[in-house]
Order: sequence, then structure tokens, then C-alpha cells
Amino acid sequence: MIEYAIGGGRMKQTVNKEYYLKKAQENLPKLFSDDISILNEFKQLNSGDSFVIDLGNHYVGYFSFVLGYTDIYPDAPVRLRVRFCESKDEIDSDFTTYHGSLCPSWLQEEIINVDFVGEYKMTRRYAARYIKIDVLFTRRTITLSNFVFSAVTSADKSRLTPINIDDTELENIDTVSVNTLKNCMQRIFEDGPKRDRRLWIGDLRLEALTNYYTYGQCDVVRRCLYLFAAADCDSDGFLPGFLYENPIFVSGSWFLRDYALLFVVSLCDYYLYTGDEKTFLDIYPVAKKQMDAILNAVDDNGIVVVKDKNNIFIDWNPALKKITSMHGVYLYTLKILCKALGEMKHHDAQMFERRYQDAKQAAICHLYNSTENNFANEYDNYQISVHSAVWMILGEVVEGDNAWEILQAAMSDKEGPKPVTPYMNHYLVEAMMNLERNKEAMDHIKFLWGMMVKEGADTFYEIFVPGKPDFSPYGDSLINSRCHAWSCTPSYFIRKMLKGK
Ligand code: RAM
Repeated sequence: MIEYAIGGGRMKQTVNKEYYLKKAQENLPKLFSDDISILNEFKQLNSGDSFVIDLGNHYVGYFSFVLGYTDIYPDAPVRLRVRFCESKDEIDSDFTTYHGSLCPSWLQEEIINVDFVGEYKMTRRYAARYIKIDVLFTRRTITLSNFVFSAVTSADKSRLTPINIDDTELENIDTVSVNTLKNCMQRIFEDGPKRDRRLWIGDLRLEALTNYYTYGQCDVVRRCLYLFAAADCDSDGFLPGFLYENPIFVSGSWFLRDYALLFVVSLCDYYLYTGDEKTFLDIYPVAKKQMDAILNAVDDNGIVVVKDKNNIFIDWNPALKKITSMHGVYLYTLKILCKALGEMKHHDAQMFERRYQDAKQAAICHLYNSTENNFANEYDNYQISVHSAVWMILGEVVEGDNAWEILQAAMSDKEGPKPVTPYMNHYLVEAMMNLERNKEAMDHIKFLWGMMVKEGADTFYEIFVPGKPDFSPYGDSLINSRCHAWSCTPSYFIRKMLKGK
């Protein structure tokens, strides 16, 4: 059984908590380990010296090295600064000027005192391509050698088949995508191995999708679904957006309505991919609870209105108005839920189908602007955003050429908010694919993810806005993660397209 904490004044929410945690434990994936040995040997190091080790790729794991000396035993501890960098620009940046809103302790840097010669193993897990070591103080000349980075992942690379495509650009993008997923696949689907190193619903959904088309490992998906099923809901009945599971299970404290619905979507995806009705039905009560909870947010017009904007994610663009997108997430969830329930001939299918039709009608009446043929509406202060267009397309409020026209207009609108995360760009690509614009979807993947590859990315970044390398939702781009789960989905799109389903 996984031990759990009851925190934040919330009560243990589900009678099945112990059961769900037990199932989560049963599905703990096996971790694979690969040692990357770096043969460099640094002799003659003194205080003030520094060097950088290049691992040759981005990895997640544990670091060790051997301390030695040249002629006189170092009769004092050797103090080193060890910095783990996901990208080149972290190597020399000044961490002391960091001014972001997230805790600087996420920046991967340690000051260690090495007391003895011989092997030294650092105990924390790091995410890195480069490791910079500064010798801060040493009494005598030392040597450092036998560097080993023990990379860990639960992704079984023997299950991964290469893609067969006559397009080098897409091939390279696929390589970086699966590497991103591999490094985020640990005991759970982590969002980012540098930061926040936890399970978020939005990330889980996209990692699971990509996993179905790449490593195809379903234990870790089941584990994540069961973990959320065991989580403590808020007083409105919504699941938290995130949770921790190691060393003890802790429910998160941020309750995002769109993420709560995407939990339902993730469960349906799992069933549609595996056909595992038993697991679906096991967790279905928690999914249904989310669908009941969201009903309380439906206003007299039939639109989902979440009063506090902080309870909706959608994207990190600060200018974004979110009601239309949120309603689109609701429609999208209903659609996939009807599909899953319909396939298993579940008696709730018709009830959700009626709810879908009502919610779609409400969107046509109150969110769609027929005069201008867009989604500029009173709820969102007449804002035209790519996000609204995307989610209304995914909710199938508009279809075909007309939907394409609306999307194009939103994308080229000078003022309107655009996606700033690969996460939101995923849904943009999905909308394009739904409209059977595969070529344009691939072009967008080449444009956005391809640009990261051209920049030398080994893994895809959490935030990527072309032309704005310093953009960060956290006030300082130093804290942005450069290997982020929600950015791994090009492999899903490319492989799905090649497979034809
Ligand atoms: C950030 C992380 C995570 C995401 C949330 C909403 O903290 O990047 O991946 O899901 O935001």
C-alpha cells in the first residue's frame, strides 16, 4: 500500500482510496537503468578551476565521479559546485539573479563537500545534458575522473519501433519527441524531470497518448489513472490538477476544471486504446463525479462558466479569456465519453449524448458569433483567440471549411492571443487533423517543434514562443523546463498519421 497524507484541511474523499492506491502500486512500472560513462579525466585541478562534461544527449538520472589527488593527500574536504544543465545556455547563466515566481531550489545546482578520495555518488536525481563542475576550495591539487551518469526511465526502448517515413525533418522531430517522453516516463508520467517532477492531468493525457503509439506500456498509464482516482477532490467535487506519489501520496492543491475533465478524457483514451473495460469501470465513478461537478458550473444559457479564471488552465498565455475554451473542453470530453460508453453499450451513453447536444446548442447560440463568423462573444469580452477556435473545433461546434476559415482568421488575427505552450499547440494540431488538414498540421509541427530541433534541442521545451526565447509564465526563463512531457506529442501525430488511425 502507498502511504498517504491528508492535507490542506481536506478529508479523505473516496471510500475506495485504499483500493485505488493498491491498484496504483500493483502497476508500478519497472525502471530501466543505463550507465553513461564519460571518459574525461581532469588532473591538476585547483581552487578556481572549472570544466563542463557533455553527456551527448539529455538524460535523467544519478551522477557519480572519482576524486583523487596528484602527490599530496588533500587534507581538507574538497568543495565543489556541481550544476546540471538541460541546455547550453544554463551553463554560464547567473543563478543568483534569478527573480522568477517559482522556488529557485528547482535550479539544479549543488555545493558539495567531498571528504574522501574515491567514488562519490550524488544522491538526488537530475535532468541534464551538460554538467558543470567548479572547484571552489581545495587544499591540494586534485583529480576528478570516472564520471558516470546512471540514466533511469520506465520507457522500455526495446518496444520502440523506428518510423518509416521519407521525411528527415519529421524523423528528427520524432526522435526528439520519444526522447522527451522517455525522460519524463519514470514511476509515473512526470511533467518535467527538472521541474515539477510530479503527475499533472494535462501532461498525463498527452504522455499517455504518445505512449500508446510509441512504447505502448499500459501499466504506467493505469498507475497514473488509479493515483488520480485516489486523490482528494475540492468541495465542488473536482480532482486536483496534480499529485505526488513518492515517497508518500499527496493530493495537489490546485483544482483546474479543464484538467479535471481531461482526466475523464484520459480514462476514455485508455479504454479506447486497450479495450480494458474492467479498469475503465473501476475508475468510472470518479470520472462521473467530474461530469456531475461540472454541471454545477453550467449557467442559464447552458454555458460552463468557471468564475475564477485561476481554476482553468488552457494555456499559459496571460491575456487569454477562457470561457469559450473551457466550454470546448467540456464538449470534447462529452464527445469522447459518449464514444467510450457507446462502445461498451453502457446505459449512461444516451444521457451524456443529450448533454452533449444541449451544450453544443448553447455554444452555437451564445459563443458563436454568426455575424462575424468567429467566437467573439460577450463571455470572453469579444476576444478572438486561437484557443477558442481550437476548442470549439475540437468540441465540433463548427466543422469543415468553415471551421478552417475560423481557425485561420484566429491564427492571423494581430491582437488575439496565440498558444505559448507546446501543450496548447498540441490541441491546435489536433484541431487541424480533425479537419483533415494533415499537411497543414505537419507543417505546423515542423514550424514549431522543428524550430526547437534546429536550435539543437535533445528534448522538447515546456514553453516555446518563436522569437521570444525569454518568455516564461514564471517570470524568469531560467526556471522553464527543457524536457517537458506535454511537448512530446509530435510522435503521436506522426505515427498516427502513418498508421492511418
Ligand atoms: C506547470 C507545469 C505542468 C502543467 C501546469 C499547469 O506547472 O508545466 O506541466 O501541467 O503548469
